[in-house]
Order: sequence, then structure tokens, then C-alpha cells
Amino acid sequence: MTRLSGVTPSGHITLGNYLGAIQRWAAEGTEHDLYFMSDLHAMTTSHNPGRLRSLATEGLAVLISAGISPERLFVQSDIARELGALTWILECTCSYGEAARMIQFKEKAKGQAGVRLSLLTYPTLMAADILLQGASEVPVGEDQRQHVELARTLARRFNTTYGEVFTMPQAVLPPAAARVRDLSDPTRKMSKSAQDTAGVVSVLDEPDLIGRKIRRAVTDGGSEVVYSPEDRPGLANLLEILAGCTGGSPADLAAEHTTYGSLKNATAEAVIETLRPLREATNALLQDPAELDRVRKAGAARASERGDHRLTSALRLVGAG
Ligand code: AQP
Repeated sequence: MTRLSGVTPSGHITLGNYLGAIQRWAAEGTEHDLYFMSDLHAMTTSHNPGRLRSLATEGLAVLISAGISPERLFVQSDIARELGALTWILECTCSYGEAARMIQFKEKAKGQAGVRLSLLTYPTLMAADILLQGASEVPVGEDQRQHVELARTLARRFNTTYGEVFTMPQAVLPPAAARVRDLSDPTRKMSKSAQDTAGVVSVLDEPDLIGRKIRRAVTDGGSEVVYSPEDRPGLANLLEILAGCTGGSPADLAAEHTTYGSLKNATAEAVIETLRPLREATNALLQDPAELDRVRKAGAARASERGDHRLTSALRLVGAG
């Protein structure tokens, strides 16, 4: 069983990405799990090339520093040639209607002028990511389920039309994890691509900045510290973040604090101490481009080799080469 998970470098990796996913990947990942920086997926809307390159490298350094084995990691664009070829084969297996039906496409394209064609076709690139590596399980949230279903459909169609090449993937629900919300607007999830970063903690933020962001967090009305996600989402967010950093349950932690100030101080301290080793290790690794380059090249070679027989067979079976 191979499980594949990606992080898109659409911004700096956040506390939400860390508590919701990366921390668990590092603690529970097995030798069958694969992780990748999906930088090609960050190009479906207007992007800055230099920033994309540096965010992909930074993201890779964060994943390694968080404890994910470099053996299980790669950067998507390092195998762009293989993925490009397989994406084309899969696009030739997919109808326009199937791609245009994707809810994410409809939502993201709505009201946008000059929508990139890649916004329509990126699910076929995602299918190539999955099928090239032979992933059997893809842990995704509800919003990406439809794309994994499309990858299944295309794998099945290819296998029955041309010959058995691809492992059938399936979407699996990731284990429940706290959804970290934006500190300034707890109705939104904390996102790395947010325009306003006042409510977004990046895992590489300096301690002072983390402290300021948390102390300015929206905490709703009232003065009593209670855990009530429906009525007091801002407060609940802080309690869930504190619980994510220290263990414990949000409700129990609420009982330990009588003022918002005390809860905010405890949360700031917990976040700073949780992220400190990660920030220090990442910054040290970023100072060593030769080591990062070595990890990238080795990861790319493994990812390419893992998929080589599938791509070669698929090309041969469709009559191309
Ligand atoms: N706020 C969050 N709380 C908990 N988990 C989160 N994840 C993302 N945001 C939160 C989890 O992080 C992993 C990697 O995310 P992704 O790169 O696949 O993209 P995303 O889910 O779309 O994350 P962002 O930060 O919100 O990016 P943008 O701004 O580009 O949309 C996933 O496992 C995700 O569940």
C-alpha cells in the first residue's frame, strides 16, 4: 500500500499545515508513504516564478526538518518531464465534460477573467501524480475527493482500453485533526495563500511575531474562557491550537484559564516552543543548499524510477513509442 500526500507551495507553510498534517506525517508515516511539494499545482493562477522556486525549496526544508524521511520526499517539478508525458496520455483518456464538471474548477473559475487552461486540466496532472507513483491511497479532504475519483476513472478506463498498467487509487479520509482557523477571522481556515497574513502563523515566523499575532487574535465577545466552537469560534481556535501543541483537550485547557490574556500568553508560548526546533532546523538546512540539492536529486531519481515502468508501458500501449 502506497499513500501519497502533497503540499502546494502557494505560500509559507502555516501552523495549520503543521498541526493538521505535517506533524502527524512525521510521527506516523511509514516506509510506504510518499510526500511531495506540488509546485506545478501552484501555477494554475497568476504566480511569481522566483517566489514559487523559493517556496518549494523552503517547503522541502520544512518537511525534512519536521522529521519526514528524505527517502519519502520529492519535488513535483523535478519529475516534470515524466509527469508532463503522463498528464498528456491521461488528458487523451479524459473527456472535456469530465474535467469541466469538477466543482473546484467551477468555483475557482467563477467570475475570473483569463482563467488558465491549467485550472481546468490540473486534476489530470493530479491523476498523473498519483498513477505514476502507483499510489493506492490518497488522503484528502472533501474538496479533493472528486479529483481522486477522476484519477480512478481514468486509471480504470486506461487499463480496460489499452492494457493493465495503473494501480487503482482510492481517496481515504485523513485522521481527524483540528482545523486551525485564521486568527483574525475564525470563520476562515488558516491558509498559506491568504492575502492578509495578520491572522496566519507561518512555521518560520520569529517568536516575537508569533506572540504579536496570537495576542491580537479575535476572541469574540464575553470575558469567560469556555470551549464553545459554535458561539465562540475565536476562543475555540486558540484552545484547539493550544491543545494541538501541548496535548490535552480544549475543554480541559479552558478550565485552566480565567482570562483571555492568560490563555493568549499560554497559547503564544506553546506555539513558539512547538515551532522553535522546526524553525531552527529549517533555517540551518536552508543555509546548506548543497545538502538540499542532494536530497532533491535523490528524491527525483527515486520518484522517476518508481514510475518509469508505468510510463514506458503506457506510452507503448497507446502507440506512442
Ligand atoms: N488550517 C488548516 N488546519 C489544519 N490542516 C490544514 N491543512 C491545510 N490548512 C489547514 C492541511 O495541510 C496539508 C497541506 O495542505 P495543501 O498544501 O494541500 O493545501 P491546502 O489544504 O489548500 O492548504 P492551505 O494552507 O489552505 O493552502 P492554500 O492557501 O493554497 O489553499 C493538507 O493535508 C491540508 O488538509
